Amino acid sequence: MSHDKKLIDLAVKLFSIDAVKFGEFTTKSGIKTPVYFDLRVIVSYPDVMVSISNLLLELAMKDLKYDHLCGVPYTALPIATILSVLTKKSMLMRRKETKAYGTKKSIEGHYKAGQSCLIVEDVVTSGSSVLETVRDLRKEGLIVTDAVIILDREQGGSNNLAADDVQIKSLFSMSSLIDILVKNNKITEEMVRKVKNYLKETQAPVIDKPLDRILLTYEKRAELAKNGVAKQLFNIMATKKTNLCLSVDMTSTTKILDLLEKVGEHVCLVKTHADIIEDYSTDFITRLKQLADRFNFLILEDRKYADIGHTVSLQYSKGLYKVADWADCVTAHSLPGEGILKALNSPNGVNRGVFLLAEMSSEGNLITPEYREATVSMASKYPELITGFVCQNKDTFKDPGLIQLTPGVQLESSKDDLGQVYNTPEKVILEKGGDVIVVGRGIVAAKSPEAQAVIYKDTLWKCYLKRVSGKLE
Ligand code: S5P
Repeated sequence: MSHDKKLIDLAVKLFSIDAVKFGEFTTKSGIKTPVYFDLRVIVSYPDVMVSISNLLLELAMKDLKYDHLCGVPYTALPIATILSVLTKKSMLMRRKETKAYGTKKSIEGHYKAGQSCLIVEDVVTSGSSVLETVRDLRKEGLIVTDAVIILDREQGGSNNLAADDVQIKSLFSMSSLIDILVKNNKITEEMVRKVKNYLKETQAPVIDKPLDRILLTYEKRAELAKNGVAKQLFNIMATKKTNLCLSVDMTSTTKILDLLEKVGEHVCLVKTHADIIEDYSTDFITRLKQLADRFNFLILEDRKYADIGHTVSLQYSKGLYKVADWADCVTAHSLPGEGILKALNSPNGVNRGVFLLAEMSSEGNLITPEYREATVSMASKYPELITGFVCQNKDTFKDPGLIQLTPGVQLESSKDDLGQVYNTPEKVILEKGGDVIVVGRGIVAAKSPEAQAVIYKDTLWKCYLKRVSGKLE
């Protein structure tokens, strides 16, 4: 049988098993489309899997050289498996989520940097799924230049991929597929017209880009936040036009309260270290809460919990400080494992949050990139509890509903005598992705803390506005 005849048979078969549907559909990204592909169903039809694999071999892979094959998860995995068996080339598997423990590898299988890998995918629209896999493989030192595809929707994918040095070869394009189907009386001329119009209108690449948190406004991010405290904090920032968190690292309650009287209106968050206060009392907390209500700021107790869950739950709710009663949110290390998050889970359903430490500002700290990643992946299991991360870099996490709390900030880059490293507002907001900026001694130790707080507030806010305008140069 000729290749053309085999392609026709395959197209008709895909239509008959509902892998290709016509009508009115809405895609994941909310776009209306008259044609819909769901190639996941092919696993129920071994004959279809065999013909797809054979055609890919004969038409798309013939002239390609590669050491490994890798299917884009998940629909293409069975096809990649068959191709690996037929070609006797080894297969690699990409994990969508990196494991938080164990090998932490995103690519499974045996390979060496410098070897080449061919990508196998079912449908390409914008090319973003293929690119995710390509990036992970390239991170491992593998060379990726080609991808074989069952169907190219002709919506910008091949250009997007070519821009990243990946050439695609596909069995069908959207046009060739509808051509076959209309000639075989499976769809009407009217439908062909609709699909062609749709293709014309959606020629601009419809890349399903994840929302870039760095470019989103706090208002928008408030809508995306899953933790109540994060939502509140984003809204306070947007309303008060300040992303300044004041770290009131002082040992006297009178001094703290006096300072907050003066600067409360300029901050969105007040960060305390209750255990450095020498005259701590419940009266202090009552007055602190009154100031928080009056000036509309939240309170973060920077306790940096780091013990086993049982101990942390006692530290959080009992003892001298009874932090759970008054702090909107607390900081915690991920070091002890998930138990710590279970211990901090909202007491009696009150609106509370946790900032997990994913990085530290101090010189020589022992946090590694792996630890940072594992912290973020641990947090992803507790979306309603996690307010955000204490961290120093924008690559630490993507979720726009979470907040990057960045300490180690002063108007000039510098260091203190005990390892603290300071960056400037411009650097932490524009380059490092900070959302809420923690300033302690920069304000507290200034001659006029009030005047200094205004300077910080204005500088930090300007940097935020510049960042969301997208004009970083
Ligand atoms: O990595 C960190 C994490 C935190 S929460 N580095 C930090 O400096 N902090 C805290 O931020 C620290 O405990 C202190 O309260 C504040 C920074 O204060 P500054 O006086 O150095 O601005």
